Amino acid sequence: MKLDRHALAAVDRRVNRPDYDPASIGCGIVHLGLGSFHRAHQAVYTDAVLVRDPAWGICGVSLRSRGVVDALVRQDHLYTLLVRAPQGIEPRIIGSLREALCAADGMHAVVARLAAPATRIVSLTVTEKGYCHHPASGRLDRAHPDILHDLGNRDAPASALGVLLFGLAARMAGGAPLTVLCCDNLPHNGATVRALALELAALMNPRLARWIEAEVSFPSCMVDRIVPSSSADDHDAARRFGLEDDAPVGTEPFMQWVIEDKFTAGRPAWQDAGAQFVADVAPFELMKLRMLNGAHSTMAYLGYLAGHATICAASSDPLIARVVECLWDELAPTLPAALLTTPGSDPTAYRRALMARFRNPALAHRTWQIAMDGSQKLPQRLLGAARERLARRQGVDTIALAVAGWMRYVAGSDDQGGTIEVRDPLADSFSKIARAAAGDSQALGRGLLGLSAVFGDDLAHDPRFREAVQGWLTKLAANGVRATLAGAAQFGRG
Ligand code: CS2
Repeated sequence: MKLDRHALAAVDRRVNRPDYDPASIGCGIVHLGLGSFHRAHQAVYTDAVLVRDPAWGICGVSLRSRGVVDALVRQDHLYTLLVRAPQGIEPRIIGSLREALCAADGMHAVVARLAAPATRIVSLTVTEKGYCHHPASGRLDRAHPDILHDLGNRDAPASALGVLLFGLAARMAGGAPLTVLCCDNLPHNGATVRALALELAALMNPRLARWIEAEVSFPSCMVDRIVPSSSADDHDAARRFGLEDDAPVGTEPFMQWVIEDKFTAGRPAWQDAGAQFVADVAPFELMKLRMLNGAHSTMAYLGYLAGHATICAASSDPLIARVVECLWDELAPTLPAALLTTPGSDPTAYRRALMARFRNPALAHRTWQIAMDGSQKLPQRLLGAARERLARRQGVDTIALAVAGWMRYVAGSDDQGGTIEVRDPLADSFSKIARAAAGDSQALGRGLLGLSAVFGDDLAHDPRFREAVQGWLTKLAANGVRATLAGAAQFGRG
C-alpha cells in the first residue's frame, strides 16, 4: 500500500501511527535541512507532543535536493521511521511534517514561512560544513564560495545562513521574535551559529544584525541518535510492513536531546517526549562530541583502511575496540566533573552504552559515511581534547593515532591499495598535499598538519603532538592498520 493519509486507517497493526490527525496540525517550526537525521530525531520528539499541542507542526526545507521533497509531497509528508534494535524492527509513521519545500526552487514560500508569526522556531541540521565557517576557529569563512555568492545575491541565497538571514530580514518588518535552534554537532552550537549569523548579517545589513541581537535567541543543544543514510534495506523493511514508502528512515532505538531552555517565542513541551531542558548544555555536548563522535571518527578511518565497511564490524574487531577504549581513557579526563554525578552520564556507564550502540548489528552504519567531511569534524571531536591534555602535560598517543588514520584516509588509498572516494570540502587541498608528498609519509603529515583551518596555528607546532602523529603515520603507511595495532603494546599483543 502506498503511504499517504488515506493509508493511515488501513495500515498493518504492527505499525505505530500518529495519535493526532496530521492534516490538522499547524506550522510552528521551520526546519532547514530535511535529511534523515532530522526526520529520525527532532521530528520524532515533535511527533510525540502534537496530540496535546497541534500548533507545532514542521515545515521542512531542503536547501538543494528535490528528491526528498518530491517523495514527501507525494505521500502527504508522512514517512516510516524504522527503529532497528538487535532483536527486530519497530516501525512508526511520523506525521509531524506539515509541509516540505525546496529552497533551490525559489525562496518565496520559504521566506513567507520564516516571516509568518505562527512560526516561532527555526531549526537547522545542515551538517558541520553547512555553516561555511573555519572549523578550528568557529569564524565565518568570508572567502567561501556560497558566502561570496550570498553577499551578491541576497534574494537567491545558496548557504543555510543566507536562507536564514533572508527570512529574518522579512520577519524583521513584522517584528515577531524567534528562536534559532541549531541541531548540528558543532561545539557550543547555539552560540556558534549566533556569531556566524551576526557576522554575515553585519556584512549584509547592520540593522538586521541589531534586530537579531535583540529579538532572536539561539539556544545550544546536544543531539544524539545514530541515523545511517537510508538504504534499499529501509525500503524493503517498510515493504515488509505493507508500506510503499519513498522516504523511510532507519535508526537505532536510543535518542537523546539536551537543550538550553532559551526560547524567546515559546516551544513545544519536548520534555514530555524525553528531551532534557538544562541551564548549561556544555558538559553534555563535550561528552557526546568527544566520546561518541570522537570514537566514531576514529573507527571510521582506521576501520575503513582495515577493510571494515560498517561501525558494527569495526567496533567488533578486538584491535579497533581496544583503540576505542584507549581513546576514551584519554578523552574521559577532559570531561567536566559534573557528569560524574549525572545518572547515565558517568563515563563508565556512558562508555558501556556507547559500545553496545556501536555494535548494533541491525544498523548498517557505513564507515565511509562517517569518514566524510573529517576536516569539519576533527577539531571538536579530537583536537580540542588533545590541546587540553597537552596543556596539562598529559599524553595524546591514541588521539594522535586517530589523526594519523585520518591522514592516511584522506591521502586516498586503503590498506589493500584500493582508491578511496574522499568527500570533504578540503578534498582538493588533500590531494595536492598527497601528490606533493609522493609517498613520503613525513611530508604528507607535515602538509596536512599545516592546514590551519583544521589544526589552528598551535597544534602543528607542538612537538609532542606532531611527533606522535608522524610516528603513527609512518607505521600505518609501512604496515597498514592491522599490523600496526597488533604490534603496538597498548593495543595488540605487543
Ligand atoms: C557521525 C554522527 O556521521 C557522523 O559523523 O559521527 O552523525 C553520529 O552518528 C551522530 O552524531 C550520533 O548522534
